[in-house]
Amino acid sequence: MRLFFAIWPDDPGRAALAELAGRLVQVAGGRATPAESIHLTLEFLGNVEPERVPQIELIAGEVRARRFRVVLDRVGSFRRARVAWAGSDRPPRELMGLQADLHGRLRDNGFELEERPYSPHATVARKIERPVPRAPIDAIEWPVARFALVVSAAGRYATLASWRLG
Ligand code: 2AM
Repeated sequence: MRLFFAIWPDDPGRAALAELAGRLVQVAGGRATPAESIHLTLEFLGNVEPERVPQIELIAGEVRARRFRVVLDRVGSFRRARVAWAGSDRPPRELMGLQADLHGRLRDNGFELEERPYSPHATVARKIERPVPRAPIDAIEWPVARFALVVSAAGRYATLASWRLG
């Protein structure tokens, strides 16, 4: 099963991101991410044997991180992946700490992970036809009290489990 760890927006954050997605596809073409799918990836696990899910859940349960606010205040796009995103130049240290802790624990347990530096972003459009110039936006923010293990199947996401932040 295809798994990743993510942070879900709250309802106002989701609505603001969906609205932004609609505006960006006007500029860049492509397809807006459906509102219910918009998230911030923490760690992409890729294809994992279902038998390993309990181990992944144990590892996630050991992560210790503080609550924080996500603030997404810029847009841009990844040219090769042809996605448009909302992101942040200065992500909160708690978010970076959460990702680093989770990443380290998963890696120590033999999971193969993305080793490029973590660049927090919410993908709001895919298959874009033109790049989105990097630009500041009115900040979209929400308080984060949980992170989630998510399964991706048939183009839809479902939360398998989630953990509270301190
Ligand atoms: P994206 O939004 O930038 O495409 C589910 O597919 C989530 O995992 C998405 O947030 C996606 O990021 C991310 N993802 C997919 N493939 C990935 C990869 N090879 N490395 C890192 N993240 C990936």
